[in-house]
Formats: sequence, C-alpha cells, structure tokens
Amino acid sequence: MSILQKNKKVAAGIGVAAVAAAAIALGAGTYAAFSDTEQAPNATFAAGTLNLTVGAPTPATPVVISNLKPGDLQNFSIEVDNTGTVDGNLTASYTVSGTENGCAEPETDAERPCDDGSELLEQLIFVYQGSDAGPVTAAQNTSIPLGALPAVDAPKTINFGVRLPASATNEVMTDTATLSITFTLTQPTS
Ligand SMILES: [Ca+2]
Ligand SMILES: [Ca+2]
Repeated sequence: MSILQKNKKVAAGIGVAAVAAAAIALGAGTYAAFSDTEQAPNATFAAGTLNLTVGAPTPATPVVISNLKPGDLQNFSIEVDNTGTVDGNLTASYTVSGTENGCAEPETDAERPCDDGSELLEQLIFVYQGSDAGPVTAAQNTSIPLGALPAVDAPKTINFGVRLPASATNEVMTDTATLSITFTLTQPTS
C-alpha cells in the first residue's frame, strides 16, 4: 500500500510541474515600445488526487473459491473506483501462494508421499477477460494493463478467473492456492 501511495504522490507531482511550466511561459513576453504592466489575479494551482479504491463502495472481501475439481472454470470479479480528481491508467499484478492443506487418502495414493506443497497451485491456469493467460505461477508479478480509469467515481468491475485443467489428478485434492492481487492507478504521462 505504501508503494501505491508513493506512486500517487509522484504522479501528482508530475501534474503540478506541467501546470507550473505553462504559467511561466505565458509571462515571458517583452515589449520594445510603450509598455504597461499589471498584476494579474493570482492563479492558484493545486494538485489533484489519484485515489484508487478497491471493492468500492464497501471494503473488498477476500475471494474464496472452494471445491475446485478438474475441468472447472471459476470466475471472480473485483470492483475498482477512481474516487480522485485526476484520470488514471489502471494496471494489476498478483502473487500466488499455496499449501498442501492436509492429505486426502486418494491424494496420498497419488503423491506418495503427500507433503510437498500445493499441486493445485502448480496446475491452475490464470484467466483474464475470459481467456487463459498461462499458469498462475508463470503470470505472477506481470503487469496486466486494464485500461483507463477516469476520475468519475464510477465503479468498474474487473473480471478474472482460474481454470483447473481436466488433466489434473488426485494430487490436487484439498490443496489451496491464493492469489493476492494489487491494483495500481497511474497518471498518464502524455
Ligand atoms: Ca496435493
Ligand atoms: Ca493436499
């Protein structure tokens, strides 16, 4: 969260710099003949806000998917909202983790021994916008572009999913997998 806040401050700083430079250029004219100088009313610039809310309007709750079986596709959606005053571009990335979570008897028969981590995590496919995007372990930490998120305080729903291939075997029984998704909202640089 601190990295996100830092990015927001950096992004806000870029905006302020651009506005200040434009004001200086407007005052740079010179005159060779008659001249008059008047003080224009003060122009006050304030940095806008780039404020991302996940799970708006209520706090996001963990997405829990249980009882996955070979061949399943499980979709889940997360709501995001730009509640600030500056338009932004949205990206997401995620990290994964998993546990063996005990061993069912058919699982033990398949793994021998059954204590070496989550085969579910190894075999899950990450799904984005309805398309397979590769194994969840391979796609983690990749920046996923999600497009513009205007500062209109209108929640946008982002759709993700996971697929357990039909080829999965008893090794994945009881195993857990967790995706921790981070959204980043960044001011466009042009
Ligand atoms: Ca297992
Ligand atoms: Ca297990």
